[in-house]
Amino acid sequence: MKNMGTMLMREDPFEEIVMGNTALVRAMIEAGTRVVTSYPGSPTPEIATAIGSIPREDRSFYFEFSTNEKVATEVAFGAAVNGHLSTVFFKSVGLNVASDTFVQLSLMNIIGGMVVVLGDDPGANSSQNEQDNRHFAHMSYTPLLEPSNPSEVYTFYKEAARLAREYHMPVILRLTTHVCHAKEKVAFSALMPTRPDDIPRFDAANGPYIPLTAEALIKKREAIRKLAEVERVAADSNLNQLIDNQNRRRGIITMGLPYLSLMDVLEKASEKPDILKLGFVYPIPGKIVEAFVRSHDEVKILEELDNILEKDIKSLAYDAGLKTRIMGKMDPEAWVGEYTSDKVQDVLVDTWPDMLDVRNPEAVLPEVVLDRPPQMCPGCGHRSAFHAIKKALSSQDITVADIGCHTLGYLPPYEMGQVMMCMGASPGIGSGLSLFNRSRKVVVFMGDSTFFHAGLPGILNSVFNQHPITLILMENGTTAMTGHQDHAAVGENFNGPTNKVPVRQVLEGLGVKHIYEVDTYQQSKLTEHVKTAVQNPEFSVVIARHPCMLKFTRKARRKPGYQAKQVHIDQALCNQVYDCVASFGCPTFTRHKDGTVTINQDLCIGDGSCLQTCPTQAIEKPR
Ligand SMILES: Cc1ncc(C[n+]2csc(CCOP(=O)(O)OP(=O)(O)O)c2C)c(N)n1
Repeated sequence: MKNMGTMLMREDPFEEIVMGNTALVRAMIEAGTRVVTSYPGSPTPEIATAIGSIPREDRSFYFEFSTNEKVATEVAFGAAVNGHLSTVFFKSVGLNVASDTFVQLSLMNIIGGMVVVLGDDPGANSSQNEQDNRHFAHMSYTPLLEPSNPSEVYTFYKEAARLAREYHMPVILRLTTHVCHAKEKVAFSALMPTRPDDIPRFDAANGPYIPLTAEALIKKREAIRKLAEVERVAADSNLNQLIDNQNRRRGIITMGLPYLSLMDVLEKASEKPDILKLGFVYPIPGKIVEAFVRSHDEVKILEELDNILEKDIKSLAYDAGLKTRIMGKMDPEAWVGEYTSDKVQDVLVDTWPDMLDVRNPEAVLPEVVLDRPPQMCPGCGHRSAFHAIKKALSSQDITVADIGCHTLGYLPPYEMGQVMMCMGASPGIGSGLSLFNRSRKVVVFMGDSTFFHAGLPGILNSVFNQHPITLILMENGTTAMTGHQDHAAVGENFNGPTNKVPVRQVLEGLGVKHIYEVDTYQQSKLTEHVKTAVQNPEFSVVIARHPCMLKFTRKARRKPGYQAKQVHIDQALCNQVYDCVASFGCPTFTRHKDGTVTINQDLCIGDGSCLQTCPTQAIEKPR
């Protein structure tokens, strides 16, 4: 890590193999970015890892994980109207949370410039949907640039920052999962010394910054005018690339990851179409696109997810009276999933069946990878919690999941969580489920980071409107699923120690009267608390607490003298009831063909949370 930090701050030009997320941080430094904010979410957390590898005193910008994406956007905006180039980054669905603020950005005179880095997730690798955030660019009059590899992440960010500064506007840099995580050798420039100052440049006269009624319309016109200027910049930009294969019959307009996959697939093609690869995705460089379409008989638009370029290009061609045949999404599958090479091959075969010889086995790239269903780690407090909570609930009760590691409770053997939507939604959904429902108790789950992120309004609503649901707050002291980022109850932030804001105090402040607290390893006590809570006719909360054991054991392993411990099974006592495997479900237990159960030494962390699950006490304490 330290080496990464040293590399990122090098002053001479250098080349290094890095991830897209790491290349981005170097670009931020070179561009003179002063304030960076985020809320964690895949595929972007490694951006923060790279930032964290630079010792704080050497970092040329301020960074924070804010409590959610909306707040992160507001902090970055505030810094930018104070004259500092700023950047906010988060995952695809983070933009839904940030959107109330985000859509206003282009209406503001952002004197310092602001880059919004989006980590979209085609394929829903680690998201609850695969939304295409290019729509937001259209809706908010915000330019959008999209790189396709780490080198482009580096150059495109610098261009986005330049535009943002020059036009005092927000610029979106849209990354996708593969672009964030791909590694390649990137050639970095020298680091020019900058002279950052601490002068607050906010001046209301640069505004107005209060977009009310008539002012909002004036500002909208201004945003549209700036967009037209950016389109002129786009027309001359070398972020768009023309690959001239001297083929006037067939052309492809593409962008981002699909471009890389296309280059792979075309290696095997009998005919190479001309290619226009767009770096400016919104606004599209109209002049270039029109000329390309005009000069080909057929043009294929190759884009992942939605048909956004297709619509823009077809309307442009219609207005220009072009006769070219333009082909976009041709079947429903073309809207779904990542445009990896095999997918792009399928799409091209549908378009021009004669161009690719799919009978050639080398041209087909499928690789069989066995499914690895997600599961909770050995020792996870959530497992103990679900095991205990299940005993307290009836099969008629309705359970609502939220987002985080605890979502995995919906899987067998626990099957806790029958509905889930997005972060912080569980109390609201649960409240709705409790209406016209006197017979089936509603129990909702939520993690502690989510509690601070978007949970509070739903909880407050349950108190305010007296919804008789039970919330089980799964407090593990971290934002576990995205890599252990701190939250407000931890007592640490990205930059060091800070005041703890205990969950219980916040709940009390929100007016929750019935709060029960228990460590999840105390399974019988937790079962009793949940039984009591669900009988309560008012809104109640059970704080089911246990530190994230992955975080805990990682820390412990770093300590000198650490010795791994494991539980053991006394085969003489084991009656082969299989509660450890079937209802507790820790992956450490292995059931063999002969019926015996043993411990997987590589997995067991010796936490002993399983001891109480064995009716014959065959599981022995860790040693
Ligand atoms: C709006 C939004 N932002 C970020 C994420 C990414 N994300 C998925 S799970 C999660 C962590 C939730 O942490 P916590 O609630 O503490 O649950 P834990 O994983 O610790 O059980 C985050 C941030 C998301 N899904 N949606």
